[in-house]
Amino acid sequence: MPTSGNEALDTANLRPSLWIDGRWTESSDGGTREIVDPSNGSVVVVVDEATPADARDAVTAARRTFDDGAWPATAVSERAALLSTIADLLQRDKEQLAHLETVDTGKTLAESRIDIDDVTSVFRYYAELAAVHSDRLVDVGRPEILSRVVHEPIGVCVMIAPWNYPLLQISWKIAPALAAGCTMVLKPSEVTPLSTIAFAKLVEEAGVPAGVVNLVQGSGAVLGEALTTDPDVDFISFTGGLATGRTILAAAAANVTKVAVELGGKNPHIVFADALVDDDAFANSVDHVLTGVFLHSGQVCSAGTRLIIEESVADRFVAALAERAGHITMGSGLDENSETGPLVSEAQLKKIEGFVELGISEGAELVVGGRRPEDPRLAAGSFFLPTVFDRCDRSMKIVQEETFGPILTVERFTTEEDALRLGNDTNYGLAAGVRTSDSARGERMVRGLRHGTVWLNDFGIYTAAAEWGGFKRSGNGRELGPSGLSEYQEAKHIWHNTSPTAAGWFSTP
Ligand code: TXE
Repeated sequence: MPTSGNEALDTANLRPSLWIDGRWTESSDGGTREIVDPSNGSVVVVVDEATPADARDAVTAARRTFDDGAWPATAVSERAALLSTIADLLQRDKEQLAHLETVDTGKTLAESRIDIDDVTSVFRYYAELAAVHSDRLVDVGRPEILSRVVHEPIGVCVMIAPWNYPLLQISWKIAPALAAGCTMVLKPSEVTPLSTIAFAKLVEEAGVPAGVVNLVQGSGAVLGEALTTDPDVDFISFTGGLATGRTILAAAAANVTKVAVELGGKNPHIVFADALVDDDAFANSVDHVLTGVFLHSGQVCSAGTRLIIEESVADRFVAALAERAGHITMGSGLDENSETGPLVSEAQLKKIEGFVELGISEGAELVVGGRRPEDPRLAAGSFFLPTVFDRCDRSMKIVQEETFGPILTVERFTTEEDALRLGNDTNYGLAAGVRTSDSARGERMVRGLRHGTVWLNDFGIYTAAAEWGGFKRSGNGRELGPSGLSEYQEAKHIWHNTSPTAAGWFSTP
């Protein structure tokens, strides 16, 4: 088998790669898929590719395990202990998992290590939250009635994840689902399944009972129907593109299956001139705008892809930004000198090239980037230079559509009202940033922006303890925080009459 040439990478343990009802199996039709390192186009490993029948088996196993009742009835302390054990195992295998994530996605090792730490935090957070009972007593004004609302696991969950943060995104689903007592079927992106397979081995090692977590991988187009139209599924949690989100919502409607979707964003980063009080503040703001959009080559749902900047400082700011963008070191994520890696795939690269052509045809001014790098060492990988388009306006598709690549558009404003209007002028509503030294203005802006996360004088940061999700077409539902657990629970009202008498509505003969 061809390897990436990297000693730290152990791919031997990744087959068989389907985990159904506690058994590691190959695909029922023998199907496989080559997983490619996007930094050089080499095949890292071949994994098993599930069929729709395998996906159905996985759902059936999850249903049976849930209905059997033992897992949902596990003591909360026991489930919390399992989550903590998984967190410990993630840290034990951090280096291996980070390497898998890097060869699969292209992101730098530094980023992948942070991802694994973040995944660990998610499991630790839900281990603690699992033990906090959110049941509540309801006073109905009658002393003989004991009325309470309890939270029970929603049941069988299907989790469909994207390729930009493979393990992190799916951990936002798995950890609260385990905490709640659900059973589940995981489907990572077919482009990046490696870390999720390795993770499932840790779930097994931690002692999570067979059938609670099931794993299939393969193309969404092939497995999607089996996973989203099965009446045995109670909840679908999806992170990915808008078009796929729509398909899943429509598919789930037949059984009225609950669906939560996170569908990306077109996120404004608004910079007021008053934020740039001195040279340090100027440099820091440039640095945050740069990092906000070009981290992981812009393949981040909350990337700050729209710079909205006050006209009086725009020329100087854009020039400084372009200068820094032109000096970002690109290379394989495994090279510790690389500051950013390639795009996830050749297909994504082609999409980005299309967006650059579109921007130029729409009249945006290309300031830097806009093409593949010339360095011959990067020729076999799907690299694309950090790109800045100035003189953009809200009528342009390049401003309105999620590119999911290293493209920043610049719009200019003169008043606070304009800045707010521009910030909200998008069909998406996932995240936004504001930079200002005027705290009253900052508060007006963060309250006025219709986005699920708003950063004031910071960007891109999050915590497992606070909700994450979108307004408008960025999706529905919330992950992380207490709401991230509620998504995996049903609220049940229990009315207990401790002193029953006749209803007394109809007259007795
Ligand atoms: O995502 P898809 P793609 C955006 C980003 C990107 C675009 C398309 O703009 O350019 O989406 O990327 C599974 N039923 N985001 O095509 O298709 C698929 O197998 C069930 C934003 O790669 O949405 C994968 O596991 N599942 C984003 C997952 O959906 C289906 C992250 C995501 O793939 C399916 C990634 C179907 N019919 C892309 N079709 C974010 N929100 O962060 C596909 N899938």
